[in-house]
Amino acid sequence: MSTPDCSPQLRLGVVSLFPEMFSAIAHWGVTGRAFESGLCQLHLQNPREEASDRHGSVDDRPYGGGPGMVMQAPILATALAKARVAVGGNPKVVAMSPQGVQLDVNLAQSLAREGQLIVVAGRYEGIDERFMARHVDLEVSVGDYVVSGGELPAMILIDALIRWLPGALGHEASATQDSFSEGLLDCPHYTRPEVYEGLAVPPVLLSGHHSEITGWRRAQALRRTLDRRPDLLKIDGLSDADRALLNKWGLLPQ
Ligand code: 9D3
Repeated sequence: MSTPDCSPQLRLGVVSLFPEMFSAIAHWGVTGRAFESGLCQLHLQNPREEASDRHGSVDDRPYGGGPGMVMQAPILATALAKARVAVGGNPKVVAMSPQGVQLDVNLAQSLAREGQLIVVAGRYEGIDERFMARHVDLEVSVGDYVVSGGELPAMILIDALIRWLPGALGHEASATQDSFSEGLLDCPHYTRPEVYEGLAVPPVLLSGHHSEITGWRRAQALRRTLDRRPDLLKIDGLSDADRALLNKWGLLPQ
């Protein structure tokens, strides 16, 4: 790919026992383009390099007993120090954790403005709490379900924030993201054929009336948000204009 024509918007460090997993975002699509163009720089730091015993251990048994193993603070701290050197500046340190604040569009957007950022992805039962206390600014979760480690959550965070780096998206996609960040679900989409298994494309989309199409799409987005995500939008919170749009398209049941 081409060389950067400006300094990176984001210098990103990742501390992970499985750095190879991050190839999932490093080479494809919007995120791959951001890394390959130099808009975002990625430094991968494997704490396995800091293991000192002959087995290469990075974890140990939990004090107090119980199942699983805990990642050791001194090993993570040395890996983090190396990632800090690579990233430079004064990066915010985020640890992926089921106990963290839940990722949302506002958090992704604010982390995209950091300039330098280090993301720590854990494995095993968890990370020694003293590493969190001394080195971690923020713990972030991706939702109330269990996955096997911090790497996939870290990639979700990184993907979501790269989309907010100026220049990461084309103009069209930026506009799409704007409507999303308004807090509405997306409208339905259609492409050829015009009829599929007896289901026709809504006629307004074939009409060529651009303002009608825009209004229909917003009405659909409002209706779907009210139906599927009432937590995002309350019927009483609708503006008169939005209520009129829903009414016009027969989407305001009485
Ligand atoms: C099933 C084990 N759990 C305790 C009974 C604790 C546990 C430890 C390690 C649960 C998950 C993990 C690994 N997950 C993450 O590191 C993680 C995560 C997640 O599992 N869900 C949502 N967000 C995140 S961010 C990091």
